[in-house]
Amino acid sequence: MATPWIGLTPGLNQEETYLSVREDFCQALLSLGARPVLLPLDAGEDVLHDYVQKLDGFLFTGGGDVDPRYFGQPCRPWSGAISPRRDAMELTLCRMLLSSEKPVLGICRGFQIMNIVLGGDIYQDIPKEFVTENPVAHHQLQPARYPAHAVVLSPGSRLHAVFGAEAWVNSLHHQGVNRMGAGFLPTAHSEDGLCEGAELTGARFFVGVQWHPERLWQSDPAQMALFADFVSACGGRPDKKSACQKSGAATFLRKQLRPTRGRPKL
Ligand SMILES: [Mn+2]
Repeated sequence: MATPWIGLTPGLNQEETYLSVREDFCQALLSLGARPVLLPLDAGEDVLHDYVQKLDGFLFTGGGDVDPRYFGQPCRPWSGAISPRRDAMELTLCRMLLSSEKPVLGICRGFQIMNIVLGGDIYQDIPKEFVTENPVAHHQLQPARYPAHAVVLSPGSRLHAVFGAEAWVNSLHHQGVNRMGAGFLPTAHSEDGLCEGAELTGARFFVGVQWHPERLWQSDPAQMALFADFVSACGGRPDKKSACQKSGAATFLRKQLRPTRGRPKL
């Protein structure tokens, strides 16, 4: 099938009245020939099972913090806002997907959901709990369309096949993956040693990244290549080159998005 239908998990506002998803996801998937579908919350297991049967792939989007009780910890004062209904739906769906062959891509919170379902845990706040001599700022102050730090990809991994040895990524997270879940192989790291991406051993496509490729793909073809790899795994035949051209990316931004380590040339 050349037109995969891909379910997106939604955010929920604090008043619990609106579901939302960033348009960047829909635009990326549409331009790669896929059809994005917004998933509901409050769907019982039988309904979620129907979606798992019907759709060709699932994208777990970014958002707030997951309730730490799901990884066996009390909620620390430095944890952020929690959405109980979203937690319940995403953890149920993700667990269900583990026993299916359907491809799963997790972004930021979505990556953390994957790790929790596999039995891993999360730093509830990086500056508080991930203490290192060599810290990297993971909560960037420049707009999200600019990369903030480098990640190194492990040779032989799926992420390495997409990005090569190194990628520049944005960073909009105060939490991070700590102990890895069973079989979840860490394949991307920032310079401080934090895990920024992982893939499930033996799965068709079960990949999570800590950064936000949906905010970068318009100017960085490597980030579009990640969505293209996912859409291919879902049965699509994306033409990532023309998709990126269609987005009308500015050369100026492209240069910005390809910095080199160390002091940049001006
Ligand atoms: Mn980061």
